[in-house]
Amino acid sequence: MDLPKSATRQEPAAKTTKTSSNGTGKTLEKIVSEHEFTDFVEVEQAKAEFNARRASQLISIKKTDKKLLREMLYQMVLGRRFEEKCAEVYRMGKIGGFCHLYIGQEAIGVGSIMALSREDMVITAYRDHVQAIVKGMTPESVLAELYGKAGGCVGGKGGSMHMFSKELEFYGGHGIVGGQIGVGTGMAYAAKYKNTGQVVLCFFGEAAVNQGIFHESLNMAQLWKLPCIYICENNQYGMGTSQERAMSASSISKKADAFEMANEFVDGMDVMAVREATLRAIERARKGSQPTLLEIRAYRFMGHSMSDPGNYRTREEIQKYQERDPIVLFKDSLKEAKVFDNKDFEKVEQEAVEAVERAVKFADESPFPDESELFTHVFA
Ligand SMILES: Cc1ncc(C[n+]2csc(CCOP(=O)(O)OP(=O)(O)O)c2C)c(N)n1
Ligand SMILES: [Mg+2]
Repeated sequence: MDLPKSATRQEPAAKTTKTSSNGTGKTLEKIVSEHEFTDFVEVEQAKAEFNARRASQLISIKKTDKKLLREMLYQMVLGRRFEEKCAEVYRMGKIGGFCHLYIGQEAIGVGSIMALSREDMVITAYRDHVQAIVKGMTPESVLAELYGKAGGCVGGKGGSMHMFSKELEFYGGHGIVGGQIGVGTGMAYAAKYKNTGQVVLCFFGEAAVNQGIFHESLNMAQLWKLPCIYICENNQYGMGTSQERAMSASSISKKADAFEMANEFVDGMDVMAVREATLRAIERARKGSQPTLLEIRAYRFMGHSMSDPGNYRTREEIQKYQERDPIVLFKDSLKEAKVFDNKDFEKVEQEAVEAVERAVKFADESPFPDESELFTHVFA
């Protein structure tokens, strides 16, 4: 008897290239004009998509304020350098427990969170360091939290998966896959009930979509018209299992049709596309109290967590996506649009590296929590 593919032991992806799952034979121009981007396997195709993105990215760059563009680039570079440092200090034994990095997905956090107002709310899963920083948390308090130190955002008690700040309207950092979808929906309900005008960005991975909570929450949000923007960060893997092996349907955004909810599929390598889709969803939420599901497709360049040996995908597959590195793509477009040059990029880079160095110094010097803290914030 043939077992379903998902029930068999996973083989690493074949080394040979297979053809595009797109299979539509569309021209580059047509893809650009329709803003339709699918998964690519061939490096040449990846490059073609990269160029297509540049064309549409250029258009939105030209419409955007220069100061904002610089801050977006800075946040992406800061996120990348911060996470690289996390990997380094993790290997030195300075961080205990799990540590999930965001490298490759920066355009999603930056493009969406920077489209919000300060008082809007964010909730996410355990891959949360960069999103916390973009929402306003200092790299110092995030890194000290990773170290389990008293200077961390929750005094060193949460660690990597539990960044949290009520003041910054950043509500975690959750380890139960999909758990935050229900909580985020409740936050949007509270905002509507109290008439605060806030909207909620609720992030989760594509593997969370197979949980019942996703379907229950979307149904409720559409039925009760809640100002919640559901962002599925589709990095194509849930630990070592590809979306292909775990989900019967390939389109996640279309799942919202079952609830008659607005939805969009977005290229998560393009920070401007993420920003624009989020702005449209914010308008829907703020003005019409309507929820939206955004499926934002990216790829994680690192393993699931720092302890992932990564033998379920090939080097070639990773390289293919690195061809479309969201930071490189953004820099190239900024340069082509003559907004910034190499000197500006060096400055941004230097500022980010210095910010990370300050964070390391702070976390190194921060004390461990006092013994008296052992029984505070403990519920039984
Ligand atoms: C309810 C539940 N089931 C299983 C796990 C173990 N687990 C941790 S991360 C993960 C994969 C989640 O993948 P995805 O939602 O795509 O997020 P990503 O890690 O790709 O960001 C699983 C199965 C868990 N934490 N919670
Ligand atoms: Mg995933």
